[in-house]
Amino acid sequence: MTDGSTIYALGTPTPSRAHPGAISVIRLSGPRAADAVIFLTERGAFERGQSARDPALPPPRRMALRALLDPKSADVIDRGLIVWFEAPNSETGETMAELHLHGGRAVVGAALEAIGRLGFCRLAEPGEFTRRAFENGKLDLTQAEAIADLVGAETEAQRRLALQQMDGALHRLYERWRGLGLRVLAHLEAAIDFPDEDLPPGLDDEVRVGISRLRSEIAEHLDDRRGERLREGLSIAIIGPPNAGKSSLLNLLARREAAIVSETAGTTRDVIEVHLDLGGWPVVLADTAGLRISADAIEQEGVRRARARAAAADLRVLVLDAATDWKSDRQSMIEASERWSPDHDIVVVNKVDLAPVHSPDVVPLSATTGAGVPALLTRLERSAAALMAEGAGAPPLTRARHRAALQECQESLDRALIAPEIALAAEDLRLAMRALGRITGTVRIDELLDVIFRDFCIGK
Ligand SMILES: Nc1nc2c(ncn2[C@@H]2O[C@H](COP(=O)(O)OP(=O)(O)OP(=O)(O)O)[C@@H](O)[C@H]2O)c(=O)[nH]1
Ligand SMILES: [Mg+2]
Repeated sequence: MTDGSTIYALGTPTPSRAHPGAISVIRLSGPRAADAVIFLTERGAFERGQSARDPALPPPRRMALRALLDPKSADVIDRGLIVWFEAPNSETGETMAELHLHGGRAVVGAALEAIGRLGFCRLAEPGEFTRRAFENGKLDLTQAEAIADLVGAETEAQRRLALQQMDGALHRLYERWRGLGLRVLAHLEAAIDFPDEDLPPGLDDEVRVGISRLRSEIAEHLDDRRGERLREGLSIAIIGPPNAGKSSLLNLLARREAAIVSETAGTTRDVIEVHLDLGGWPVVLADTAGLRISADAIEQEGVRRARARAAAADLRVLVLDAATDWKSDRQSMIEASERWSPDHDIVVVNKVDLAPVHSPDVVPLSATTGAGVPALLTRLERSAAALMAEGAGAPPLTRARHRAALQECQESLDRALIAPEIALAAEDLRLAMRALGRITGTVRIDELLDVIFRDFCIGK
């Protein structure tokens, strides 16, 4: 719960000598945010101590150019734009104000100090603005998380996903399920309160169908990996025989020397990851050890890791050496691969500068000359788009927190379906709905809220 105080914080990055900003924005939220604006902009107001709304205050939501004054000395700190919002029509639902100042270290420092000197404002805790918005019903937990995701988004696809969630796509989905569950629960409770002696005990068909439908919708949502792929990056593994040029290809795509390249077969041992933006899709590209039987214990471990990564990846790129018998390598490696998908996975034949390759179902490439790279990128983007489109339409699951709660919900629904008595089924259904409510925050768990707003929200 909010403590009724007026809080303030710099909403833009702290300006430094190396990175001053053209502007910096300080935000205030709380019952005295408008008073703060008057005292900081109208000469003598602080001494007079007026706190009723002053004619000097511009109309709400209209920017006004003002000198920002030190409340005690009335020295001018800066000249900038101020705007205020009347509760409840603001981001936090409280009275809010914004000071748009020049983005210098001294300006921001002096302005923050001046606000502190008013004596009735305190610095906001990390995530406190978003938390107040939540407490005042301006957004639910999934939307609060989406704000953090939007600020952290590095690619177009991540930005779109965060925006969709901020607009309430997940909130509506989870609340719809809770609504369905609560309706079934009401039905069960009626049967408990007014038992019909003529009917056999246990769940009636309507209840059973309702629970099963909810269960299958949630199961489908849990199977959808798009959201996690978008947040964490699509995982692509580069695999293949030793010395084929896997590390060379990784470096070429990453545009830096991330992995060691040498003519010694068995150079790469550990999995080496680089993060890329592939046509708007976030990608984690992993270089792995060359796959071969080795007597070297360290190399054996490298090969084990390579196979594990290849199996766990969303997409595999098999790199072969054009100057070798690559067709037989291709066959044996695909056969040995735990999860090879002919639809998405890609075969690259590298070193075409040494031996030409003409085969329609592979991507000929030279990591040395760069030939074939545009064709590979097109193939990768196409595979990424296809993977991301799976299950498109419904908003995807985005966080481990949501997944855990949905799994808990599923388990309770499963128990409800086999409960020997309707009273027990009702109790399980209640637990299932509580798990759903925790995702959006409809069911409040204060310790959980503390963690979310401290760790996930911006303003840390
Ligand atoms: N001619 C030619 N040589 C290449 C090409 N790509 C890589 N090489 C050379 O092939 C050798 C092996 O390259 P790496 O990138 O280390 O191969 P790798 O597949 O990572 O090898 P391991 O880590 O040992 O499994 C190096 O000497 C590279 O310079 C290419 O397109 N053409
Ligand atoms: Mg290597």
